[in-house]
Amino acid sequence: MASGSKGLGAVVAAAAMAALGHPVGAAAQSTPAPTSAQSAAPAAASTYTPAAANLAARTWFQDAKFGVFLHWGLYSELGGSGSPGLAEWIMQENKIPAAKYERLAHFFNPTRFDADAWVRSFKDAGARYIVITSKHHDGFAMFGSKVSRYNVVDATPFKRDPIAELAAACRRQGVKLFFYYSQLDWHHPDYFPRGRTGHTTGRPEAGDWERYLDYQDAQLRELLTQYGPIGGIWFDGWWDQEKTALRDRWRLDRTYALIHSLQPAALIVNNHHHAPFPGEDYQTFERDLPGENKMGFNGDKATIGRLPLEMAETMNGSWGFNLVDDNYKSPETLVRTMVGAAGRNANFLLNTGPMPNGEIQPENLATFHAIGEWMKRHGESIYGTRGGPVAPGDYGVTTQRGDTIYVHLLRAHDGRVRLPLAAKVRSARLLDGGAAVTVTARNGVVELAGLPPLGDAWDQVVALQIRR
Ligand code: H79
Repeated sequence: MASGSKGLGAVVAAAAMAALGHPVGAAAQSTPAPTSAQSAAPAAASTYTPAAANLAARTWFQDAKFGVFLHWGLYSELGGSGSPGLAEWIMQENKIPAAKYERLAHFFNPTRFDADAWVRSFKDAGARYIVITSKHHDGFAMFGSKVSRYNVVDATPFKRDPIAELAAACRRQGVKLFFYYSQLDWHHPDYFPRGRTGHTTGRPEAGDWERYLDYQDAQLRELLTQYGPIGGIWFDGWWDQEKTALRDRWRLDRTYALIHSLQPAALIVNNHHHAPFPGEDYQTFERDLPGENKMGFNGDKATIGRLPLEMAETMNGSWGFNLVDDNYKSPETLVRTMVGAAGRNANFLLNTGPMPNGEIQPENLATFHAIGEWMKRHGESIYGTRGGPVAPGDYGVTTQRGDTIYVHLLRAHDGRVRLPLAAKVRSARLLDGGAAVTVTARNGVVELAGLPPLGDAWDQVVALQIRR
């Protein structure tokens, strides 16, 4: 079993929780019956009223526009084991028993880790927030946790708490830090009954679901109390139980209330692939722009709720460090996707998988640098904007801040672009160089003329000053 001989994991966790006064056994009896499975939203507090600080944080979040996602864990050591694919899924993909996977903790020693250097690189790229895996599906806590020894401080020779170091560096450099937390757990014995995954890790066919949830809440409490004010919690893995009787038994209401009570300004997001559930503060889309569904699990436009939006994207085909996947998206592609996200009123969360030595992959650093150079010249058309008045189309997208509409031309044109836009336009100029653009506005159509060719530009931005 997962914690067979050494008891690194949940046996200790259960004992620790009992010591902490968690109602380990009693909780199971008070489990409510599963509620309606008809609606996507599980039983959760429908009365959630976000605090003023939370609403302010949502505005901050929408203004920030660009974040960096970090997938770092024991899986990073294996680098995808020689196959392209989701390196952070290697435990599941290669059917590695939990008791074997635990040994990776003994080899985790990222001596080159430098939190300040990371944050500097991401900040130079233009990112304003960071989301890091505090625990991925493999169940290993990348932070110092008291409720399980299966964590980076207690189970590795590294002994340091990288989350604490990152939180301090973020605070010093003015970047907000969010924690990814996987609800799905392939290691904890009490993650039972199992859902779609985690059947090949050698755990006993028994476990106490409510105790697992207590453990999860205890870890979340740690994340919200040990690292100062944080940006929020980015949940994943809910979908593992989507087709089981446990679907509605995540106690999201209680977990979300815990988070909001500990830090009212912390934003909750859950990558469950549905329209937001009550208690959530923004909505994220994995590797699709809002409204797209290339991945097959992101639904349709109907799933876009009214909360702030975000798209999470990979640099290659993996979230965790993959040694052999060189299928990197170019800075141009990534910037154009970020622009596409901004035009859809969404943030862009760009992932990199730090290497097991603690360094960021050099290829990804180069990409971040190139994005940063672009952001220095065009950030005005991204930061602080919202999706603009002209819907995304063949021409590109629009963003808006105050009296300025930014037309992002993403396709080659013949020097003339017509947009369905009923606005009084006072002036139009190219963001690059500031040259005036001929503009006429009549009958609900704005026509830009005399535009230079798109050429090699990743995005030709025209700033329209409007009269409101
Ligand atoms: O953390 C990164 C990935 O490891 C994680 N989410 C990002 C942010 C991730 N987990 N799964 N996936 C990405 C791929 C999606 C799989 C899904 Fe399914 C398709 C979930 C539900 C349908 C495959 C089939 C997994 C469960 C059933």
